[in-house]
Amino acid sequence: MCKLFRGAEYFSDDIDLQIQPPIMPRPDFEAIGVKYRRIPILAIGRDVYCDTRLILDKLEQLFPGSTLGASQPDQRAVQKLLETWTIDGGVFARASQLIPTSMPLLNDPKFTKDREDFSGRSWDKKQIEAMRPESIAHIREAFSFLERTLLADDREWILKTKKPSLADIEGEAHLHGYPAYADLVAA
Ligand SMILES: N[C@@H](CCC(=O)N[C@@H](CS)C(=O)NCC(=O)O)C(=O)O
Repeated sequence: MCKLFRGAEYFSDDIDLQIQPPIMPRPDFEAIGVKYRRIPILAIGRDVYCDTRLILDKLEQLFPGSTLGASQPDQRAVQKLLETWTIDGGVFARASQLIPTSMPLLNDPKFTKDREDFSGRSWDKKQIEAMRPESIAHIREAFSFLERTLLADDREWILKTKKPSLADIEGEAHLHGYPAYADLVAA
């Protein structure tokens, strides 16, 4: 699940959240002249923001009363490191490889063709399943990292806040909501 989808609800009821179809075409994008295909995007008037990090920064500027981001430098550093860890450090990529191949979308030839055209690699179910053990090891390690460090003292939220903050969204959004994780926890 995209981390912005988990975060947008905190900002304002005025945000018109439009869920996009899983494959192209995306008529909402066409309607505003956007050729880029990845989601999410944020459109404000004539400005379109095409990356979650930029989108969150913009939302924080627009709705300062609903700020999710940390203000102290050391907390901002933890938040930034978590963002880099999940996106550039591979948690997002490994988490997406754990989506079960029994999922209806992965059995829809239109979807696999769309993804093969987009990514330039095979989306054959056997290949996806072959990658699973290595991805499980990565995601177990990700849970273990959080449980043995930032969450080791049983705090509820990463920065000891009363409510979830951006650090929680950065650090945990990709570790929630994948049905495959039931196997990991049970293992
Ligand atoms: N840099 C982007 C990447 C987002 C991204 O890769 N989103 C995935 C879905 S969670 C995507 O758009 N995949 C291709 C697609 O659905 O067309 C961001 O963080 O906003």
